Amino acid sequence: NALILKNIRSIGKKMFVSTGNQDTFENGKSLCARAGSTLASPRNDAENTALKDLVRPARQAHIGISDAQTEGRFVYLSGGAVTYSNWNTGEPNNQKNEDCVVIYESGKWNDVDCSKTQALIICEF
Ligand code: GN1
Ligand code: CA
Ligand code: CA
Repeated sequence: NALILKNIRSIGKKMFVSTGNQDTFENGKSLCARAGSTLASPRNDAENTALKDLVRPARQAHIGISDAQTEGRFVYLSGGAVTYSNWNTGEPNNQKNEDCVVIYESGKWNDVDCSKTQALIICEF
């Protein structure tokens, strides 16, 4: 019903499911893993658009990419170099060492501090 479906967007074979809760990147990562999934990782414009529709009512949502291993080289949590991106102007800027990434309601991305940033947890299936 609508109460549940408002937290879900299907795009192609992929489904994004919002937990409705904000938490750190690490907690989001383990929450999605426990559900047998991974943090939302949009791979093209259509997926990015579907994902951004779930960001409200939060300011931002985590996405499943990071450059923690090698600065400046963003990879998917599942491995492999990022092939699609939608960075906000001037991002990624690694300001004070930012290795995680959030998506805003605009659909644009920003690199942020992994441990300090609270953002909506959205998993993909
Ligand atoms: C934010 O704190 P401030 O405004 O300098 C953002 C950075 C962005 C920057 C863009 C915690 O930094 O990731 O690169 O704006 N930090 C946070 O101007 O959201
Ligand atoms: Ca970085
Ligand atoms: Ca940044």
